Amino acid sequence: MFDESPALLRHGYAWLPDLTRRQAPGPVRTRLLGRPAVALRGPEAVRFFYDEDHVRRRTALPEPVLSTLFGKGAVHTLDGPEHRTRKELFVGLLKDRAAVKDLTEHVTVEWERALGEWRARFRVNLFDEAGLLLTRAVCTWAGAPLADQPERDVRELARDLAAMVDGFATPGLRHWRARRARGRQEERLATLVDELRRRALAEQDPAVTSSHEVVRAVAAHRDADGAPLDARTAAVEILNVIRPTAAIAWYTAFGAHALHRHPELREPLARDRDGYGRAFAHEVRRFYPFAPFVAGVAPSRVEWHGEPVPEGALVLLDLYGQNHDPQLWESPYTFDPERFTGREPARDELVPQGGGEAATGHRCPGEDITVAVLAALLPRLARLDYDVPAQDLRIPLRRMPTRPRSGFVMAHVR
Ligand code: MYR
Repeated sequence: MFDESPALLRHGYAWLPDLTRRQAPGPVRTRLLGRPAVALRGPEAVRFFYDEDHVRRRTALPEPVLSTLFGKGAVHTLDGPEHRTRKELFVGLLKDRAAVKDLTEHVTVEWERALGEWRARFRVNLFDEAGLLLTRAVCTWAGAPLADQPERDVRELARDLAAMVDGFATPGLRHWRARRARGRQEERLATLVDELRRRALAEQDPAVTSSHEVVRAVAAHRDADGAPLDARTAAVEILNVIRPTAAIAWYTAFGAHALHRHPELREPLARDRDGYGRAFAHEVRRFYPFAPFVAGVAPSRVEWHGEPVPEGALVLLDLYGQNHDPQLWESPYTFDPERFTGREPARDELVPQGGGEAATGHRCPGEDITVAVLAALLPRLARLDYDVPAQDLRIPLRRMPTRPRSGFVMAHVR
């Protein structure tokens, strides 16, 4: 069997669905990154995938993904007690209801502020603007010292965060930009962590052990072995809090795209009665391509429905495929927020940000924040009046991660 890594780079989101269509029903067998690979989808597969007896993370992520998107030594690469203890740090920061509400409020304040500027400008690019306002909001929410950054640094940070996401799955210029962006921000944040720890030692600063401010909490965190994170790993984890928040820019641009394609949805979204904004947010996350799949490695020979998965094989959970699986979704390629009105999706049904438990497993701990932020921003977008000038709104499935090519340009915002 040929290694399919080049095909994945060439075909992007279409790679796994194409392979699935070509093979007999059941797990998809292939080779990826020099290993045998098995791809699964569906709620039962989610439960299999998030069981550490079946799938581990330590050696699963390739260097190009770590050096751009997640960072070396990141929580994404840990298993067992090491993972659980590190994950508590994120859950403490991101899953608390008050924290979700607080961050969402910061985002809406930044949206209103940005709106004042957009009205004075002829055209704005929503993808870029959302990235900037989300970065500002997450820095303010994260507290000092991130909030004290000069404007120039916030703009550079916003660009770097977007670059880290944009370049993880491509061998070209975007990838090298992503590596440089990560190197620059890890260095800057590691210096911040070092300074904070020196000051805390000199001043016996109790804040470093008690505050929920992100930099302080990460600086004070102790891993399962009782040791604090080295400064570089602390920088990696600070980025793992703020980068995914800024990445909501992708879904914001997709939300604008959905509204443009379905003008009949503008009015119900603007009214936002009975949780319609939240239903719309779920449908944006289901319908549009963002994370293609997640991957782990089988620690021993395991079986999925009687089918052997060899030790060392890559196990892929096909997130994009599951979110468009006709066995789970009626007319999966129709954008329809009604499928989520009056109900929340089941835990392992809708999986744009992974499945299983966020608190103990590898599901994204920022998912509640993503949904809350989108449910706040997209109705605001629907209430705006703007023109959509001629632009390239295609969303190429070959590009990973993808987005409307133009980023979604709005003119005469009023
Ligand atoms: C973030 O900034 O963390 C949000 C963006 C997440 C995209 C998730 C992509 C998962 C890629 C896994 C690749 C596995 C390759 C074997």
